[in-house]
Amino acid sequence: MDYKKIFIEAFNQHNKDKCVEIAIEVIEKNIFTIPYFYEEILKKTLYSIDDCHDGDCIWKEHVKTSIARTVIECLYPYIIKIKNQATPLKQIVVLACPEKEYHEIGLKMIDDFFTILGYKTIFIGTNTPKNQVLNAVLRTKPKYLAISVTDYYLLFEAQKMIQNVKSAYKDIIIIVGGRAFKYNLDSIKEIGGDIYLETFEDFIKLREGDKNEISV
Ligand code: B12
Repeated sequence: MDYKKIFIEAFNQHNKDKCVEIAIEVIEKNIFTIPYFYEEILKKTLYSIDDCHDGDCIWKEHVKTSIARTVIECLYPYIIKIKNQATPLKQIVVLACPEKEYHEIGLKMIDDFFTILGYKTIFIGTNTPKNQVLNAVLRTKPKYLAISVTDYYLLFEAQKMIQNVKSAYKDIIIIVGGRAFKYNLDSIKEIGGDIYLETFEDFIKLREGDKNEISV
């Protein structure tokens, strides 16, 4: 059975129930891993939303986004299962998007990547006032602040967020990712990012370096 094709068809027909059923089936039966399902199917399906040429693109985009969110949330019990089998790490990761950034599905996916690999995550999400991110960092003392930026025009908001955090908490390591950086890698250093990750393989390599650390 071509699960990828069936999922994409269901997604494009706005068939939420079918999308959820397929997602659960492929994970239950170990047909795909969650990272593979996210990166190779769900992400690519979301990118293909651009391929719309009628006057109904916006409402359809919202419906599809909502289906993607439901699918991700429905897979969370499987994330817990994998997490409980992994060796827990000591490191904490806070995840946030800068002010005015409403794209958060990528951040939700990587929240699950970190969790699968044994990190403790604190997901704050979209459009977060920079002082609130700073407060979260000061209270929870994470090793990493993971920032997702999709819209290129919001890189300066990410820069303000990073400056705000780094000026008050020097030990933080800023991981950045998202569409805004993909074709614009020079901006990472300019805005104060320390590490750029893109694929689940990149996260595995990060974990290799973290697994032997004893304290946060
Ligand atoms: C869904 C979507 C929306 C949804 C978002 C809903 C939500 N809750 O997330 C809604 C409808 C809200 C939306 C709004 C808008 N959108 Co929009 N949207 C998209 C769309 C179709 C898909 C984005 C997505 O979810 N991708 C899937 C995720 C999983 O991919 P990803 O983010 O790249 O994440 C992966 C990696 O990058 C990485 N990653 C991501 N974050 C991080 C962070 C770290 C730390 C790490 C390590 C890795 C990492 O891991 C993920 C898994 O591999 C894209 C189309 C496209 N081609 O990208 C347009 C797109 C991003 N949107 C766009 C625009 C213009 C807008 C609006 C301005 C439209 C408008 N006029 O109102 C608003 C902006 C709102 C705002 N201020 O943010 C443009 C952006 C252009 C630009 N300037 O850069 C795009 C590209 C469409 C286009 N072709 O023009 N959008």
